[in-house]
Amino acid sequence: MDGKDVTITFYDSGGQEKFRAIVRSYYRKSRGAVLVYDITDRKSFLDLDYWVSEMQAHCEFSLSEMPIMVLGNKSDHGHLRTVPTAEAEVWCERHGFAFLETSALTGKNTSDAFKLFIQLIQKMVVKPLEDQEEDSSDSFLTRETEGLPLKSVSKKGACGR
Ligand SMILES: Nc1nc2c(ncn2[C@@H]2O[C@H](COP(=O)(O)OP(=O)(O)OP(=O)(O)O)[C@@H](O)[C@H]2O)c(=O)[nH]1
Ligand SMILES: [Mg+2]
Repeated sequence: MDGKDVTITFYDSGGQEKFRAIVRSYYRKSRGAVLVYDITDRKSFLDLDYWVSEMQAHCEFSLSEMPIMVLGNKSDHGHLRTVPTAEAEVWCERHGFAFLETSALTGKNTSDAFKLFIQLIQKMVVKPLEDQEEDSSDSFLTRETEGLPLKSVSKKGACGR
């Protein structure tokens, strides 16, 4: 990004209850999130409220500082749709989240989704960290070899919005 290498690590969290504790441990240091629902499964869309509340409860960073992208997947199954595009758009706009409909089956919008997410990471995470680093003689931006590439050790611990 802007001539610098940035590694983004994605953790795929299973929706199942038995993974809940592990998933919560992922949230803590996450700098962004991709929430995926199924456009043919209304419950998976309504469950987004639950996933947002989980992130608010367990993320170290405020969700308003994090790039969050919602993907309505299975767009190839339009004939079985139970979540209108406009409804999801309104919900995402209300929360300040990016939104796209995708199909993992056909590949529609999948690379655009990654591109969009990377742009949001650049704007909302990498750039602010670089600006902070420039402003501070006592640099607190460190590079990690395992896991996340950029680590802010700022004192902020606020969760939620
Ligand atoms: N038609 C269609 N089927 C899809 C698409 N994406 C995934 N599937 C199918 O949907 C089912 C569930 O996909 P998964 O990737 O296991 O879903 P998941 O959300 O990761 O599920 P958990 O990890 O259990 O929470 C599988 O049978 C996939 O083949 C898509 O874009 N279109
Ligand atoms: Mg899965």
